[in-house]
Amino acid sequence: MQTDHDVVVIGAGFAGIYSVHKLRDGLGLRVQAFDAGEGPGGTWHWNRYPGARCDFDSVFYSYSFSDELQREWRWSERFAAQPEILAYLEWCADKLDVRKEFRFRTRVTSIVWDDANELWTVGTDDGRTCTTRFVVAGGGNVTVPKKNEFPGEETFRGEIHRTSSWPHEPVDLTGKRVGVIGTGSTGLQVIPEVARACAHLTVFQRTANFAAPLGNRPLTEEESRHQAENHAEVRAGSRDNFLGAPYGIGRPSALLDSPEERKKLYDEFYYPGGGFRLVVGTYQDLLVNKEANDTIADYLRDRIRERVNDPATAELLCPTDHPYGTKRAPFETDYYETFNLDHVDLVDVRTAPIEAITETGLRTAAAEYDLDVIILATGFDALTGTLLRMGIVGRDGLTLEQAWEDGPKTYLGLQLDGFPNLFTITGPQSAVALYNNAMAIEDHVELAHDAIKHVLDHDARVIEPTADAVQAWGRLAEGILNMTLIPQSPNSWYMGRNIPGKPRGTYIFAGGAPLYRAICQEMIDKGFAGFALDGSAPPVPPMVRLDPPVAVVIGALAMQGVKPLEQCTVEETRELLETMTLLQAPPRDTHVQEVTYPSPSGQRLSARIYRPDVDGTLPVVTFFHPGGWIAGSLDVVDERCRALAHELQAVVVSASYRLAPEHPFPAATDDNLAALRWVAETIGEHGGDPDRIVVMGESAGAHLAAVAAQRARDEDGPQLAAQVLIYPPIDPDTDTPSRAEFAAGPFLSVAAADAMWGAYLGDPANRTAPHANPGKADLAGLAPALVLTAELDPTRDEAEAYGAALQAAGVDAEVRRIDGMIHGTFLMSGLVPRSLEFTAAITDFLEARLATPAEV
Ligand code: NA7
Repeated sequence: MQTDHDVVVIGAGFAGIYSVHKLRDGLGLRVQAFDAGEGPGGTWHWNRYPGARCDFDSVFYSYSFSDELQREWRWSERFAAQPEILAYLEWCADKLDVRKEFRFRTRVTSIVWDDANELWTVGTDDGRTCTTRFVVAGGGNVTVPKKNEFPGEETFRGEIHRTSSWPHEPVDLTGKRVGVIGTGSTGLQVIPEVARACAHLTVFQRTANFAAPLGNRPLTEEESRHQAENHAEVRAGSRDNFLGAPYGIGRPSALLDSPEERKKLYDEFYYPGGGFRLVVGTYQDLLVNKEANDTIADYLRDRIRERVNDPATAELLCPTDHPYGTKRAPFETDYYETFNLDHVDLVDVRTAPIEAITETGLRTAAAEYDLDVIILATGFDALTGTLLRMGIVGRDGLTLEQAWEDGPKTYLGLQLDGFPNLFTITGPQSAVALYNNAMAIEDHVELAHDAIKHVLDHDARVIEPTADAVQAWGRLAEGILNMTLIPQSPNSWYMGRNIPGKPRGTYIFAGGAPLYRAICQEMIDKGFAGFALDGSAPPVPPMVRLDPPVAVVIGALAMQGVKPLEQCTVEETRELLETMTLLQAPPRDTHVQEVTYPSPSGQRLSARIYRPDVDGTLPVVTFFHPGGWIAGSLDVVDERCRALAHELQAVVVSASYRLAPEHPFPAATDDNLAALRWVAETIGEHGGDPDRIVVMGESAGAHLAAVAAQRARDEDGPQLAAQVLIYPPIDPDTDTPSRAEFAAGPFLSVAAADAMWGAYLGDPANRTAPHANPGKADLAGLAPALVLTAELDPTRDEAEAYGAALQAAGVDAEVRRIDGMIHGTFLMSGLVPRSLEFTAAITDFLEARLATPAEV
């Protein structure tokens, strides 16, 4: 059915301006846009309070999509103030010629889906309606102010101003007694400016906030020109950074440095200022480890005590109820020094809350304050408030309020099920708040553009996420948020906790820009996976199904610039595998002996024997490390072997073997068999029981363990008690659904796996040799087998098929799949708590099979 417009865009800030440009000029769509303000600017149109400025560097807090815009605009300050940002957005709107698509001074009041005609009807506060196929809601995340909670506003004889709708004309505070309520990012910006202008200032503080110097200063002409002319270089790496600005990456942990080293590093970031550099440039674990966070919290409290003269005021300004960064970190200019001024008082309204606005000022539970002007900087109904007041009604009359009554539910923060063709730019649960807004908006506008293009290219009518996708996204976003310290803040708007009665929930995706972008890219590569096009949908993409800590590992690899495995040379693969030890738990104290065993090559190869501190003759595990037959070492599995020795109460022998391509097939398997025989012959000397030997391996090591079990059966022993194969690749030429679904990973891709097979097998004739392809062998009579697989792993199905074939051949075999895991997670014991499910499954399986007759 014909609609008035193809797209309705809401908002004329960063999101709306770019959306109109991208959809009108990129896709040739008929766009109608609305904004309640008198002109472009969005947040920067409304928040005109003194002191308002960005706290990402201006050059990073601006559009990056257009070479021309970046070349032509010159910023005058390191962190631009509101008038300059507003002027920039107005200039962008003119350059892109988008003003003519906007109806300003017009608020959208209803957006109602018509299922029969598959269109939206949009109503506005001027009483008009229009129809459209698509809606792009770009109304911003911090636009609906928190309602005034103080009775008596109408009785006040002075002026009340909200920072979020500050008058366009200058507010004259000369000679006035002013009260400011609120000490969030806004309060901290407005307070020093107000103090400069008024006769007396009272700051009503409920919660002290951690703030650090912004370090703003004018840019020289030379600096500003340099930024414009070299913008690509200046901004390079922004999107690889957690926060979306090229701020560098911090040291691994605050706890690994001495107090002196820490102080030195914090000083380096604190004194010159620089916005969020302090958060991401110092230590990587500040937001996830309370002890690490305490180090910066203590540091910041010390700076407050240093900067504020009166000790009692300083103590009141020191936050104690939340870890640093769990509420949006503010940055300040002269904030603390403001409290050294004689005409500025700080009032604690936590112990004595504000009760009412009176005719003459404010009354708290403890006192009355006479004021001429009250400034409310009390925050916003953030992230969902803007959308919830638009009167959105989706399929079957479901309102957005109903859909979100327990908190927001979205897919990628971009769409939600039941609301087709509606896109929420930097909506709740997107990489918002912890991602430079200008960049986050660009990413999201481009996603919405790509989704609309996907619909048009397929001659489809509607796109909307599946309920499965929404559920999986919510689970991932919540899991990642819970890995951070953010839930420890009692009143952060990151979790909807600043508004009484607002549902608590996951309002932001806290995994950082690189992870979010990688997930979105995978979603696009898989044909908008998780989105249904006219009802049919590719499955939820693998990365959205990851166990949250695994997703965080993938995000960390992306941030460190780690190359995908398939692009690594052999040397790079070897180096990468050695770094896996950084993902492991601290090694347990275990008795370890370095030994060698005779390889058929004539050399002696290294091995390690791990023995827990228990008496008696113990069962034995011979372990073969992973590494795609081309990489890996005893070091890589050292922590795991220590843990296995303890958990299984076994002697663990970790045996190295010759690696391809220098030593292709069958060198590794010949070494493995030799290692097994050597273990059987000598392990008694180390307290191991030669009649209870298990062969175990991970990945390529698991493949080798499977082959070793076959060769031990066929080539005169030793007799094995069991084999444990942790996600073994089995067949170099298989064609399984898991290879298709996880062809690009996460982490292990089919291309990488194939390259490793190629390096190992050398001569193509080996591809079907049973010692290279254990699925081709006769499986009867093999030792009991446990095959462990990871859900999101290309090798999953061939490994599970091998387990099934073992069962069919009468072998005592079990197959266990661990959900949400990828190839390699067995090694990630330090970062992925659920990797313990692998060891738990192994313990379960081996308990009965390794018991001595007496124990049974
Ligand atoms: P914030 O960060 O939510 O700060 C609001 C402040 O107002 C905060 O200090 C609140 O104290 C205070 N507040 C709110 N209600 C009350 C009542 N009833 N009594 C006393 N004090 C109160 O909002 P901002 O505008 O500063 O920043 C929002 C974002 O906009 C910012 O992070 C940027 O991303 C842009 P509380 O902490 O709740 O005790």
